Amino acid sequence: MRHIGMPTDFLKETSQNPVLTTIFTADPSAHVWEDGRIYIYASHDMDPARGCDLMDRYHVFSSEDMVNWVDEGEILSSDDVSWGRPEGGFMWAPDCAFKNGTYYFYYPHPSGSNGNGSWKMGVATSQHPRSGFTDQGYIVGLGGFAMIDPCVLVDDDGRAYMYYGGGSRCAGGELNDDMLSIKEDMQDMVGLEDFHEAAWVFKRNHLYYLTYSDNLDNLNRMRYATSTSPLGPWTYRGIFLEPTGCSTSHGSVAEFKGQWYMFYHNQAISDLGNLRSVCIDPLFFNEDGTIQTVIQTKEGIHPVAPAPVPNPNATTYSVENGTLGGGALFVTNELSKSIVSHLPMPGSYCQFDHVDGARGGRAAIYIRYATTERLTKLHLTVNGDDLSLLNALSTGSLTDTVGRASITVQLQPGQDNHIRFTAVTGDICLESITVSPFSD
Ligand code: FUB
Repeated sequence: MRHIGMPTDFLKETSQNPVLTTIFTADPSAHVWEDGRIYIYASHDMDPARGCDLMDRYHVFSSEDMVNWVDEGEILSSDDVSWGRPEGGFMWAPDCAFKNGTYYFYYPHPSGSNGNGSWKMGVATSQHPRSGFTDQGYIVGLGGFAMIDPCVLVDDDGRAYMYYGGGSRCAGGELNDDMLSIKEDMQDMVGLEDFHEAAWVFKRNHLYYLTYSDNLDNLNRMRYATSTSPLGPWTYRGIFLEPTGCSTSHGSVAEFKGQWYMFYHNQAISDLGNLRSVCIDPLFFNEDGTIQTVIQTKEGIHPVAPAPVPNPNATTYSVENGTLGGGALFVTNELSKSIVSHLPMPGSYCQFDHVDGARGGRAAIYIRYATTERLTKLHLTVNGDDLSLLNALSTGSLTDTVGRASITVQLQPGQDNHIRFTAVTGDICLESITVSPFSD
């Protein structure tokens, strides 16, 4: 049996927006796969950002109830891509498709140092939707200047189509059965109004929908068009997502357990357009198949299935098991009388040694904290490896350790793993972590 359940005190009553908060994520592509879970394949905005160029890895997230999302960990980084630009980075909006028992992860990545002029569509494959992806190179014949944001639709008859584009051009074409090559040249998608980027195609009631972001200056909206054929021509239908407050807009539409949803991003946590966060809200259709404007909420989604059960193989480590340094202090939490580690300044840290990695591989780390800052930054290292900064959001006090963050990392087999949290900005108290090894 697969164990992924999060600790009970991490379960949420509504998903809230943004729904993914611990690391910055953008460009969500959502799919429901054969295991009955819904998955989000997202871009990862690395923090601190360097425009959008530092983005050099992808995480995937999954849920069984639409509210509680598990970070399944990193599935690909620019280090894994032999043909990519030597400087790495620029791993932008991805998508994933499933066909003939294999998961195909498509991602745009430049092949040369001149970035925008050398985009190619990479493909990595796995037998699992959440791990084990290995790069298969790129699709010959695709890419070029500004051609980004691949999206793949596998139609009911098994035929697969790729769409992509940027800089006002959207193109589509059929993939061969191998899913690694195109049948004929890509053709321009005709009938779209004000196309910018972020193509996404889905099918409902025999009608194809192509959604995309427009060119509204610095505050893109999302528009859509429909067709009775997968490659158009398309009939423009209108705007269905107003600006989110972020200079880019990018989203996907998917159905889960009988309800349709809009997956998109905003910059509500960071206030910065290059440090974005994934959100989800319900999406409704009119009788005639047109899409109602999505209402962007803070509350998000109510559970559509029972909450995940905790992983019996998880271990909780209180900070008393940790080693402090750089000015960090143990203090007694006035509320719970437990000991917490106070990381008062940049550079102070709490390190957990002898963390059990079970058989080794992926493990989720669930972090309990308190902070009064709107956004506190923690630098995570695992066995000496630098990972992206983590976000800790205000709990309103330094004693009420109701703050929750989680990330999935790779651990070594056995009990000699070292996990260190270093304060970067803000003033934070850590209470404990739960380490939950994945059983697959
Ligand atoms: O995330 C990088 C780029 O920003 C995406 O590829 C675009 O769609 C925009 O969201």
